[in-house]
Amino acid sequence: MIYINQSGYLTDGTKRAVILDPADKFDVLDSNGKSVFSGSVNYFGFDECSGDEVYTADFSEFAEEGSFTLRTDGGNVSESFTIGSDVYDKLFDDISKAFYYLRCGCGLDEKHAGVYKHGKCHHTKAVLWEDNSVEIEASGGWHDAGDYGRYVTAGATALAHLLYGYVLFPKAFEKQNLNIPESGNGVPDMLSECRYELEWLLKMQRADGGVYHKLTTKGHAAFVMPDDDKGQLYALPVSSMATADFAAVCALAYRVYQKFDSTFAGKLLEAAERAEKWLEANPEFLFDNPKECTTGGYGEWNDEDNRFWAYAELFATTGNKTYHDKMKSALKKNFPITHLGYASVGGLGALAYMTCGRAECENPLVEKFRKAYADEAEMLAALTQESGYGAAMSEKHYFWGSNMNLMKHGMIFAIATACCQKDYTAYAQKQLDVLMGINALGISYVTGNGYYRCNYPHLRPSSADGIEECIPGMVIGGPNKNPVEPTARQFISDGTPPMKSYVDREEFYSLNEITIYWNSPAVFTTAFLLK
Ligand code: 9MR
Ligand code: ZN
Repeated sequence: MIYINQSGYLTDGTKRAVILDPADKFDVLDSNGKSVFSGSVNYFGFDECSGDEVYTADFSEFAEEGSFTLRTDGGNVSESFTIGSDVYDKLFDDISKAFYYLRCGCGLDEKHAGVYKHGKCHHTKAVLWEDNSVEIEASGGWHDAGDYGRYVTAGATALAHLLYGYVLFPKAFEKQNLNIPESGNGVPDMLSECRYELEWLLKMQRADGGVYHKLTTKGHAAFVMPDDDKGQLYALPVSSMATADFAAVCALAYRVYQKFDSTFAGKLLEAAERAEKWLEANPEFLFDNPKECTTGGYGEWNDEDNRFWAYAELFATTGNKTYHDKMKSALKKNFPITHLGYASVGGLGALAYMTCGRAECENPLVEKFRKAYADEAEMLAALTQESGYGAAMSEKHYFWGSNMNLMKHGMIFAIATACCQKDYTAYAQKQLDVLMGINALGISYVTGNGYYRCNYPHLRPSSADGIEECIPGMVIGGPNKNPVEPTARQFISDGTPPMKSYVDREEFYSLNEITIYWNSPAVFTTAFLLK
């Protein structure tokens, strides 16, 4: 068996394959079966996370474009793969367009959604959980995941990944045409898509600046199309994490949208500063997810990192000394400063500070953040080398949504390359390789991409639409060594290595769901590789 990146390899990029049977030599064959490159197979040995004995082939030096296969002298032949500068264009567009398919409060029309069209969903008013007599209009945004809930901290995290992807690697986004309703309006499509979520976020804010934690029905809907989910919508109580993440992402979005639409940008900054006032007036950690509401909790244990992120973005946007002081004082709390969400967001604050380029930034602090990212990248690079599959993952990373970890590690390599003067491109590439098929199951974890791909995610519309091929571009949660569904043990026996603890079946949300903040780090990492 030979595992390859099923989306292909960039012409000048790192190119590798994993082989499971003994071999000494390999050839790259062109479409006529002629050998165009040969190399030695490396014996890696036992790979912990998969339990596999692994051999690898590195053909990075081979930089011809076209369609090829890889053959070993051990008798294995790979599926065919493409080498070219545009091999990730479809993947990048699909994982970016996934957000359009998750739009809520509108219908998806045939022109943009094709067979995945549906009627207008979740457009009725919500009532406050605490006082059902108060109605609010908060339609819009993206469905979070396989469920139809909309959660502020999750949305803010996904937005931050996408917006920072644009800030750091704008070229990748500038040429995109996602065929969404806003395409051709002069704004990069990914930013139009993000604006759809931001407009919803703005509706989640109360007049006093506080932000409702989530907007969902009382429990998850049945597996019906979004427009058939007619349950009463509730706005759940304001939380300090939601308010802080809201302030942060609105302040960040101000910097991004100012040049496209200064009125919209102004609204975002006003909202961010109003949220900050609420944070000031409410210094305590505040979160209440009533247990009668059984949709996603998105609980956290503290909000110090969230507040830090908010002040860092507000400072980056305004240069205001008060925000700088508050940011520094929040930083005293000692949370991780390279974590990129959804729950732990200190790394996003550090990113704001490192990349804003303000004269008011203090050098030792910039250096502290750079060093933290550089150290993290070194640690992950070491993990990558210890993995036969090239995954910057150890056993502890294989929990619910492990592909988020994989892609966030891709983000760390990208950020360290952009900010810390060392090139980790090859490491980031390897994380994408793992996602796209160089993994212990040889499967592509992105729907609609790859010859052997996930197709039955825990995703309501994909189940209810009766269409065999899943909506494309959805990044699957992936292997989880502790699936929460007892019946998963019928498919994954006890003792299965973490990288193999996965099954492509709709009922297993802790293995096979999708969510916006699993797609967003994949968009970021791919944008970096395409830069
Ligand atoms: O992604 C979340 C994962 O880290 C948690 O372990 C899990 C249980 O709390 O919840 C996941 O988030 C889900 C959310 O609660 C509801 N929408 C779908 C999300 C992805 O499964
Ligand atoms: Zn909806």
